[in-house]
Amino acid sequence: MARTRRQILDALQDGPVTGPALATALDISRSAVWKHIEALRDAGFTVESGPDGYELTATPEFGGLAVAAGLSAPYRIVYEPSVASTNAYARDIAQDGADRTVVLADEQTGGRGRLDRSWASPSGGIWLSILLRPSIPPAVVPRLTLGAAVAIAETLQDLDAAVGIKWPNDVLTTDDERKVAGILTEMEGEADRVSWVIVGIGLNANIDPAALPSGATSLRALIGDVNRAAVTRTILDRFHTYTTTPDRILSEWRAHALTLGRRVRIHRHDETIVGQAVDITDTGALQVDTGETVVTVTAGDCEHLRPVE
Ligand code: BT5
Repeated sequence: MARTRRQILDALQDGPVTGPALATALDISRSAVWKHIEALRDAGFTVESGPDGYELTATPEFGGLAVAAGLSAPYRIVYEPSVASTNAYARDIAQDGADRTVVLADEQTGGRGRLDRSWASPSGGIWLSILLRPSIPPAVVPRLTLGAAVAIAETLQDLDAAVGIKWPNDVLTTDDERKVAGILTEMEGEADRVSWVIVGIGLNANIDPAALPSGATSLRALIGDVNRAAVTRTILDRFHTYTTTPDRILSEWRAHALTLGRRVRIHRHDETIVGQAVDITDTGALQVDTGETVVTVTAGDCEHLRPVE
């Protein structure tokens, strides 16, 4: 059903198409075409009937079909106006065998960050989880997280938002380092092979910063409200491209990193490491030069420090 509607929307992207032409192209009856057009209108699409056929003149700002229409990445989109957590939802459908599926929500009531921290997710944001079953070992999964951070940073930069990436996965404003987006990657698998990976992306889009924790900001505050469907689509398409060209991820990540060359304090478990962030490894670990040795950090919280006077 959703697939046919997506095909109809794709067909309408380049201009008007007649009902009979759609029926032939999709191998369905004319009355089925009409029912799908009505369903699209119900979903918020403006489809006008003119002398040249059906014409798509407006799409809704957000929603599953709004994102799916024109999406190049081979992902199925499941949209829910409100969920507890898109990552939790994606986990549930992973148990049922789903793959290449994006769970998307306007609002989360129980959004989660790393280490079970809470993630504020009011209506107006872009909260999504990409569920994949890549044939890769668990050790290289962090690279997907870096790829997602690069996809977000590049998409926002194209919208003239000045942002960069703090290791491992925060997208921050370059001037005052407020957080615009975060990523939570979860996976299940064995030593040599991943069963599934869920890359959860939280992007503060059309939200008042007052509704967010201190230290956070939103696209509304930085560049004004955005078309969330278009932004989501661009992020997904970019992310998909990076998954197919993983060798590019590290160089692009380095180009957008705010952390490299900075003095950092890393908190991991009950240990603190202070030093100069010098590079990342092939699997996305941060290398910190403490002055005595170079420590490779695979996970932890990173704080940017002022340079030593
Ligand atoms: C993250 O964790 O940055 C990962 C956030 C992932 C959220 C997405 S939304 C879709 C998917 N479904 C989910 O349930 N989660 C994912 P972390 O690095 O641990 O940062 C968490 C910290 O960021 C919190 O302790 C707060 O200080 C802060 N924070 C909470 N909500 C925020 C927001 N909306 N914007 C910026 N910072 C926030």
